[in-house]
Amino acid sequence: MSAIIEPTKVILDFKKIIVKPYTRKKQVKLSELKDYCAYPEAAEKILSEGRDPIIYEYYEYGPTETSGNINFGLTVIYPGKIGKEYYMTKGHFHEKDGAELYLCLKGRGILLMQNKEGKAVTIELEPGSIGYVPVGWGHRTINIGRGKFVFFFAYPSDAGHDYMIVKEKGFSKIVIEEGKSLKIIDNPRYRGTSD
Ligand code: PAN
Ligand code: ZN
Repeated sequence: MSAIIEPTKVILDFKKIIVKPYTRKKQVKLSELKDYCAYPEAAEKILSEGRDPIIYEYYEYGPTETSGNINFGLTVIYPGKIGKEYYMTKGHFHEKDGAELYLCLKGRGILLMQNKEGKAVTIELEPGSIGYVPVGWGHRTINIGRGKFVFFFAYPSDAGHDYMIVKEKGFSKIVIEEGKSLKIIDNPRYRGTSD
């Protein structure tokens, strides 16, 4: 049985990059992201200098986890790098079948997707473009620009999030800057596909 959700008007505040009302907000700092990084020693160095920068934040409206409903919100990823790797989200797989769409509103980013066999696909996002994440594909977003990368997301409310698989195995590709150019390379720390 679905929960009863009242029809709701939600405001996306593009200046403050928040959603009103929201049911969840999260800020992810480097200390929380470091185990997902391709260059953890670079993360440790920053932290050892007494810095713990905010990497990304998101606001979400999703009053229920029942099927048939939709969660949505705004994510902002700040510009920067950890070692050679651009600031990014942790990334996750949905626990249940559930696609997702990402609509880029500001900045430049990459949507990295990976299926359970380890096949990776990247899509570049700029304002106005939508990245479609099909059922079964893990996803991470990466800020490859000089300013904030902001996007709207929407996915089924009962999808659930599996972060552990990404923390333990990583994505097969990473997005880095080397010699002033952007490169998408094999992740040297990738530990195989899920089974
Ligand atoms: C997005 C992400 C959000 C933050 O709402 O949750 O951008 O990324 P992580 O969840 O990987 O930290 C989404 O994909 N929801 O399903
Ligand atoms: Zn998702």
